[in-house]
Amino acid sequence: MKISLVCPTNYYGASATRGLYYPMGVLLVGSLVKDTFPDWEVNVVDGESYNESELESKLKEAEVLGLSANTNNYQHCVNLANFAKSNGTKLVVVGGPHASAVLRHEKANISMAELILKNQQSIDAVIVYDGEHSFLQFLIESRKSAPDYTKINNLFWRDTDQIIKHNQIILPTQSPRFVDMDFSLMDFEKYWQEHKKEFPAMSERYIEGFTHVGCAWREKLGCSFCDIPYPFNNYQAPGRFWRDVREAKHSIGIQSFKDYGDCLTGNPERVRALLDARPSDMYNLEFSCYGRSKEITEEMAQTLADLNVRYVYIGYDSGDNDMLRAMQEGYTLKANYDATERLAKRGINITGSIILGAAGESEQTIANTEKFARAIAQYPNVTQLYCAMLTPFPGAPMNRKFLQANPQFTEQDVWDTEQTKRFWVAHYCKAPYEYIEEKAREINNLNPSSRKRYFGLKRE
Ligand code: B12
Ligand code: SF4
Repeated sequence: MKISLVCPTNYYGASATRGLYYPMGVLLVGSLVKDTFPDWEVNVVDGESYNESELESKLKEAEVLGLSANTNNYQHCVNLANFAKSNGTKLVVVGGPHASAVLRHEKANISMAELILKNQQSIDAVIVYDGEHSFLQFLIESRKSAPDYTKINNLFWRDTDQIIKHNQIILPTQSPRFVDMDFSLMDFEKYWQEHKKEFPAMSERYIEGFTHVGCAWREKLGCSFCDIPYPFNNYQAPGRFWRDVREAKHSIGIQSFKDYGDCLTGNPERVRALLDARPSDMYNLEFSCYGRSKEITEEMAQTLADLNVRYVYIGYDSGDNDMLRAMQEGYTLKANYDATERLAKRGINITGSIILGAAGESEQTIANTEKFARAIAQYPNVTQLYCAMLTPFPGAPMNRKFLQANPQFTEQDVWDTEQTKRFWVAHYCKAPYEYIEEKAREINNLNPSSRKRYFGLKRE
């Protein structure tokens, strides 16, 4: 069996994270297949490194194609599915955050997975949320003369009468285990070299993983644009976490850990427990993590410093209090400055991000954010500063509002991000689209890093 797994790049604008991070989702999905059937050929392809026609040439002999869909890359997924189906691929399966989204419309909840199967004949099945076990079971069943797909959790498929069915859905509540990755399926060295150029204060020999899943703020309310799938904030048992790190250290010599869990800072007790449980042979392990500015108190900043955190990704999101409120951030501008100073005092670097285009955004609120961006970029520890335009993601809290104004999207699997951003701005912002886009670009250009990241912005 020959299986190709691809996470394509954004449909609009080339990816500026190209070559920095390997795609952990498809790597985990492929690793379980390879672990179970070592004779099967599994190709895990980082689509950020290739354009669509290069990807097509890589897929030529695949019997099964697995695609990792986010809202920004989904059109590439559809094109690749069509290409594969017309070139002999037997099965095309889609997973990932876009495929897992649930549209919360005032009348009913609608699964994006169902819309995908309704609208795309080239896609045979959709697997929502954590996908590795379901994908493996799907492959095993598909080889039988009379496959029975009814027992595979998280699977949406068409039965022999072309009726769309789905099985039990299990929400993701556990951290994916980074030691389950088959390190031979990816050229880590290549990523390590690129990573060192962008994040010099951290050892390049990094591994991606999770100390926890979910976000404490999301449990209470959550930022309006956030599309993370985890219903609870759940930290790994510290002992198990450190044992896994040790295993990765021994097998591929990692010296740093990129924590992909959203906002490590949400539960101070659990962060403290992680630090207290650190074994002496792990004292030098370096971290990067996500943090929420309000949660970075003096005590938290010190815990992060003690944990050897070298970079914290902070969603500053706005320099205007009304916009912070519109995005349901749960803090005011002061929290952004306080967190920056607390981390600066301890020599911890910040990757900051800003979003323009929340409900009510006006030329005045943008002027306030620009002022904030110029001030914050002066801090020596702010090593990256990105600015994006707000994108309505299908599973985010704001999509309820978006769907009220644009009900046609309850039928669509393609959420063209250029279109959805424009529709959102037209309905909910006071400043015009072009103005917001131009200002986002200007703020992005303040980024002290040479690697500008035009998230959700077309490149010039
Ligand atoms: C780390 C991260 C990144 C990293 C690494 C991305 C990567 N490709 O690995 C970087 C910084 C590069 C990044 C970039 C982007 N990201 Co990002 N990212 C995350 C984050 C924090 C964790 C993702 C992760 O690694 N999860 C762990 C792995 C194991 O899970 P997973 O990828 O979801 O895969 C599992 C399942 O989804 C499923 N699955 C996934 N693919 C497939 C394929 C098949 C065939 C099957 C069967 C199953 C399957 O099985 C996997 C294993 O269980 C999430 C937030 C979150 N907490 O989820 C946002 C998140 C996924 N990112 C998001 C976005 C929007 C982006 C960008 C589009 C931003 C931009 N405008 O450029 C780009 C897209 C780049 C790309 N091509 O993937 C959104 C997606 C929302 C949406 N509806 O699309 C999220 C949810 C954050 C948010 N805004 O709410 N991201
Ligand atoms: S954007 Fe970050 S802080 Fe906001 S709800 Fe999502 S994970 Fe939590």
